This record gives sequence, structure tokens and C-alpha cells, in this order.
Amino acid sequence: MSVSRSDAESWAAHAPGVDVRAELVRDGSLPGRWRRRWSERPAWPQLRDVDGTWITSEELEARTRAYAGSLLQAGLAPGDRWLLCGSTSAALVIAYIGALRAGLIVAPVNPAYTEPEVARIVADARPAGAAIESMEIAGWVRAATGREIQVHGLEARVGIDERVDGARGEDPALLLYTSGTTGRPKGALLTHGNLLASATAVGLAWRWETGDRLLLALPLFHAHGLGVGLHGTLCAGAAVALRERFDPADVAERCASGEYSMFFGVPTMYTRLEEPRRLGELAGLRLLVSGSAPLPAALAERIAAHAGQIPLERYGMTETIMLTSNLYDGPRKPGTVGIPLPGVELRLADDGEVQVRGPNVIAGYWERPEANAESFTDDGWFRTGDLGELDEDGSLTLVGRSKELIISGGFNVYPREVEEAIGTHPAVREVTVVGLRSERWGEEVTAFVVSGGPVPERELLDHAAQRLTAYKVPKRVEFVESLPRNALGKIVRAELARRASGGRE
Ligand code: MLC
Ligand code: AMP
Repeated sequence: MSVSRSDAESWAAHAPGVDVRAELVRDGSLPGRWRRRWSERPAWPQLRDVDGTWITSEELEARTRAYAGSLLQAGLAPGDRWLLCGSTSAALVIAYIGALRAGLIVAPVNPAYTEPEVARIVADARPAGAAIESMEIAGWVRAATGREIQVHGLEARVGIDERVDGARGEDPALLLYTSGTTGRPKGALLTHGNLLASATAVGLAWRWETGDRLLLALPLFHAHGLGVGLHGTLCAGAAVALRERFDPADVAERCASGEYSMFFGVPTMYTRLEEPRRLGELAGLRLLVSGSAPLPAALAERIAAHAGQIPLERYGMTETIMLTSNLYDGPRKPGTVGIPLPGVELRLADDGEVQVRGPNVIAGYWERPEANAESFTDDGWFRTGDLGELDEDGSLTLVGRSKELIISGGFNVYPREVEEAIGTHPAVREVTVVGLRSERWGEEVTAFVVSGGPVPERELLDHAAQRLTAYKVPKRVEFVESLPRNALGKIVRAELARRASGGRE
């Protein structure tokens, strides 16, 4: 077992002179912190909608309070699960904050999901209500619940209820679904305290100030866009401009306008900015951040050559939000993900697995005792499933994963879920899914199929696309005579990857 720097040492390195221990969960809950920020600067333009209009802090406070009141008046109760699904917009953010202020547990859903993906989340979360932009998805949710629940759109809602803002630090706020070793999704149950601690830690470490403006083109249904981009902004009392989707020309133009100070992206976004040679337009920003997937050192250097800084690379997970970060004041070491953020303790098990503990780490998954037993050690540390090494400064380098996970363009894809979808095609006798190295996506979802008869690749891909959202659909299918197995009969994925790359892996 080896331990990174002691938590006191890493706090002092990230946030010199700050009494971090007191700061991390100050104000108790997310709305508690946000209300303090809103009251400090009511006229502050805080949230920029996708059409360019700004919403001030006091407007945000009033609209989200009214939204929360109406949910409670309509019969929803604190602790109820509540689905939220829509494209990125201020209306989506207002609904989200409103639900948190009502004490509901919000389960965000990717609006690109297919019906079976939505149905699996509904079955697991058993929501009491939902706000859903698309009529089609609303219909899927109604059909999957099998009982009457309140499903409405993303329009403004108005009500008054004295129970608004009753949530405390230990109360659950978010149910963020990740997949797992089975195709069945697993909900990471994050409390207000978990989310507040993580947003505060990155705020301190990255010197997030009220004057900062973040350009946010990450989706709001995952930890990066939601737990870091949106929560970080609101906790720091800063400003954020929402983009409905990531478009390199749009991002470059807006960064070049001088209106923004920060941009957060997954490595694929930086690659996309490089292809049309637009990285130089990020040069005026105070802070570029990269995460969710490994940032290749060569790409980091090229970004630095054009944009004037190596993106600050950090490492996190749905279950913990942020864990480590390179130091804001440097040196930013390409290839490493830095030292533990304030509050986070990190150790490496004898097999190299990264294990963590801290106020940001979930207490467990929603109704999954067996997953909880597997994911925590007997002495209470969370097992990340990532493999790491520590250098002499306590800085972490991720060297692999013990979990079967593919990260494609920053989105997680669990092979098992894709295998189950393809395996339902009658011509498929056996299938294994692996991630092959790719310039464009980091890792590319690839299916190896033993077929029981002739079947075109296109047909299998269409079959998968009816069951899975686009990023999970394999980029290609390789037909093989048989799948390589070890002595225990387990399929050796690494061998398939090696064969597909002509032995270069
Ligand atoms: C889109 N496609 C993908 C893909 N994204 N395929 C594989 N992997 C992906 N990540 C598909 C599209 O559906 C489309 O399919 C085709 O590729 C081309 O689409 P595109 O328009 O070029 O892609 P785009 O829609 O612009 O998406 C690219 C992207 C997006 C990089 C903007 O993938 C993205 O937003 N990634 C970020 C994900 C994220 O937020 N991760 C954080 C998780 S939290 P077709 O079939 O229609 O042609 C986490 C914790 C942490 O990991 O540490 O942060
Ligand atoms: P998710 O479950 O979507 O939250 O994804 C979490 C996983 O993303 C982690 O367990 C890591 O494997 C990976 N990840 C996040 N940040 C980084 C990073 N900077 N470098 C490498 N992998 C990362």
C-alpha cells in the first residue's frame, strides 16, 4: 500500500493559506451555498442561456424558488426521485436547481438515450415525477413506470411552499447513473455534502473567482459538466455561458471574443479544435481544463504551443466528482493527473488500484448492496477500478484500469451493455466488445463477433443503434472464427485488441 501526500500537505499545495477544512462544506447544502452567493451579488449576470440572454443571480434565485415551491405544492416530497431530461438550456438548469431546492433527488437522463436505456433507469430509480423536454421520451417514461406519475415539460413553474431549501448536507441530491459489469445501470447517490465538497475543492484549487466566466459546452447529465462546470460556477458565485452542444467553430469564436476566462473539455474536444486550427483562439483564457479521459502528452504540448498553456488535467469519477488535479500554479505535468484535491485522501493498493476517501465520495449506490460490498474496502475506502503510479511528489499517473470500461470521447461505455444489445441479434453466436486506441475518440468501441451465418456488418450496427445511444454503438464489427479464451474460459480482450492492431498493442 502506498499513500499520496498526506491530506494536509496536498491542501496546502492546492490552496495555500486557506483553512480548507472549514470551507469545504460551508453553508451545508448546494442551495445553501448558492443562496449566499446570490444574496452577495444580486445584480450579477450569472447564467447565459443558449440564445445569448443573461439571467442575473436574483432572477435565478426567484425563478428556482418558485419552481421548487410548485413541485412541493404538486405533491412531490423531499427524498422523492425525479427525472430530468432535456437539451442544455437555462430552462433545464432552472428545473434542476428548483428540484434541488425542493429536496428532490434528481436523476439526469441523456436526451439521446433510446427507449430501453430510459426504461432501465426508470425501473431502477422509480421516480415520483419528471421534467422532460421531448414528448416521445415522456411517453417512454410513462410507459415504463406502470403507475401514475407527474411528467411535465421544462416550462417555468410557480408556487410557494415553506419546505423549500430544507435539504441538509447528508441528504441525497443526485442520482447519477453509470453502468457496470452488468448491463443494468447503477445509480451513484451523491449527497449535497459530497457535491458541495467537490465543487468547493476545485474552486479553491483553480482560483475560481466571482469575475470568472466559463464557456460550458459539456453535457449537463454527467459529472464533468454538472458537478464541475455548473456547480463550480454557482459555488464560486461566478458566471457560466451554456452551449447546447460542442461545436469547435462556435467555441473558438466565443473564446476569441474576450468575454470568457475558462473552458473545460474532454480531450476529444481539444482534438476537434485542433483539426480546423482553432486552438490559438483559446489563448486569452485564464484557465483551460481537461479531464474524463487521458490527455495525450503530445496533444497537451500542441495545445500549449497554440493556446499558451498546458490544460490543467484533473481526474474524477461519477461516484466522487473530482479527485486529483495538477497544481494551478504548476508545474503542469503532461501525462499525470496531479495530487489529491482538498479533502481527498488517496492510496494505491498493492495491485496498483487507486483507492480514495473523503467528503466528496458517495456512501453507496442506490439499492445495490452487492455493488457497495464490491466497491468499498473493508476499511471504508472507495475502489476506483483505475490503476495508478505515484511519483516522488505524490503526483498520480493513471496507467490502466482493472474495470472493463471503454472511454470514447469522454463518454463511458461498458462492454457488457453493448454485448447484450448485439447478442440479441439471431445471427450472433458470440460477441465481445473492446476499446481500440483511436486518435479521434481516445478509445473506439469495436465488436468482435462469431456469427452463426452470413450477416452484413451494417445490419448488426443498425440492430445495436436501435437499442443503444449513438456513442455506444460500435464503430465497426470484426468477424472472427472464435474468441480467444484463457485457461479459465474467460475471453482475453487484450488479445483481441492486439490482433486488431496487428500486434502493435
Ligand atoms: C458522439 N459520437 C460519438 C461520441 N460522441 N461516438 C463515440 N464516442 C463519442 N464520445 C457519435 C455521434 O453520435 C455521431 O454518430 C458521430 O459520433 C459524430 O458525431 P459528432 O457530431 O462528430 O460528435 P459530437 O456530437 O460533436 O460529440 C463529440 C463530443 C461528445 C466530444 C462533443 O462526445 C461529448 O460531449 N463528450 C463529452 C462527454 C462528457 O461530458 N464526459 C464526461 C463524463 S463524467 P452518428 O452515428 O450519428 O454519425 C466523467 C468524470 C470525469 O467522466 O472525470 O469527468
Ligand atoms: P465516469 O464513471 O463517467 O465518472 O468516469 C470515470 C472514469 O474516467 C475514471 O474512473 C477514469 O477511468 C476516467 N478518467 C477521468 N478523468 C481522467 C483523466 N484525467 N485521465 C484518465 N482517465 C480519466
